[in-house]
Amino acid sequence: MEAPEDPRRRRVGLLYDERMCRHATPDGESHPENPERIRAIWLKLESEGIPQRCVVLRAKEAEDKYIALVHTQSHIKLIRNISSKEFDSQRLRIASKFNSIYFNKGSSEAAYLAAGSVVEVSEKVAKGDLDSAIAIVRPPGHHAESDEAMGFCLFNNVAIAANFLLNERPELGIRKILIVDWDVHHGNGTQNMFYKDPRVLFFSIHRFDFGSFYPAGDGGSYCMVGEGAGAGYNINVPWEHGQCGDADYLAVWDHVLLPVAESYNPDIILISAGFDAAVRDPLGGCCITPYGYSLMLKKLMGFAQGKIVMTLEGGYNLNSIANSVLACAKVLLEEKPLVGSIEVQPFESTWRVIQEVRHELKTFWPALAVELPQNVLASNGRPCPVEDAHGWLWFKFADF
Ligand code: Q9C
Ligand code: ZN
Repeated sequence: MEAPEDPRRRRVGLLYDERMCRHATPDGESHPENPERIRAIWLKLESEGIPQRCVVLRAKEAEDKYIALVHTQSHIKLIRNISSKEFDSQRLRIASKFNSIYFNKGSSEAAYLAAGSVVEVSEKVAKGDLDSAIAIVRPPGHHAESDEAMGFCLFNNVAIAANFLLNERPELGIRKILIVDWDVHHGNGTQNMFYKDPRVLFFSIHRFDFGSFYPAGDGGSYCMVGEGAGAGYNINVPWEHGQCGDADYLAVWDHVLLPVAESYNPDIILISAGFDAAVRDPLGGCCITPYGYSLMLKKLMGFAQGKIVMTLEGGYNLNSIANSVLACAKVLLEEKPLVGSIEVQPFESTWRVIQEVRHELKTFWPALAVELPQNVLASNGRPCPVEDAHGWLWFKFADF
């Protein structure tokens, strides 16, 4: 006879589907956003026995009517048709009209599966069939705009799922959604889709480098707080430079994200979980460790009754993303306590950014209005890295 299921055991959904590996560069050119990314994550989880402890799900294609909640008909038509035979001779030219996009014969199916997967697991978590879930999908989504593919993203997977819960499944009682975008790049597409919508609190923490880091411009600035009824429901935490790590992210968690999440009281949390702020990522230049990600996630589990859906966005070092997702899966499974430690203090610039963000948002979120205690401020910060004209990193000591 089978042992009875432990009622405290967490039901964690884990979605992976090999068909999402068929989206690849057309002539086998190397590219950071390649099929090995999700394969490496899956292999790592398998080698650690994670799938056996989860509810494993295969991907399903999203329906056009759900994609249409956030994308235009012309964009949907393009992504639907781009892999068909008639487009064989035009694919390269069409891709070149977009910013950082490639297409091949597998792109349409992968894009529909990625979006459909996030919809599927989000619905199951919202219903309570699952406690939480991880969707290991590609192509990623958070740069995709309503009418445009961009930054390796075709459909905005997380935005589609959020809109699906709010508009297509009102009976599930999901009225407020917190989207936490910890990909190292600003989630421009998601921000724009919910900019006037108070039902979605969009929080993005990203390298900004004063507007020079991808996707570049002013969109990722802390001044972008939302508009109309959505004013106060868009929060950007823009790093001034690279090298940010566990201490910096956790300081933002403690002094911005968690107080806001507490007041907002979301019904579910969707994480745009890029792992390109991980240590050794070739694009991000930041240094979050697997332990750092696990703490960031753990601290979010205190909200929305632990209803959390993690969706892969970026992340380009195969070992880093595999180890980071593994650490997060262990947190969701709640099987044993986390072990690790954070060795350094946040940068001086981190405290500056935290204060700027708190100042900008304090009229909307009273919890941010109180002055930070003097002992956590500049005295506590470590010098910031500055790059000279030759790309050398120096450390800037303030006011000597
Ligand atoms: N100078 C994601 O992480 N870089 N996308 C282009 C052009 C594009 C990243 C650099 C980075 C896109 C999902
Ligand atoms: Zn990214």
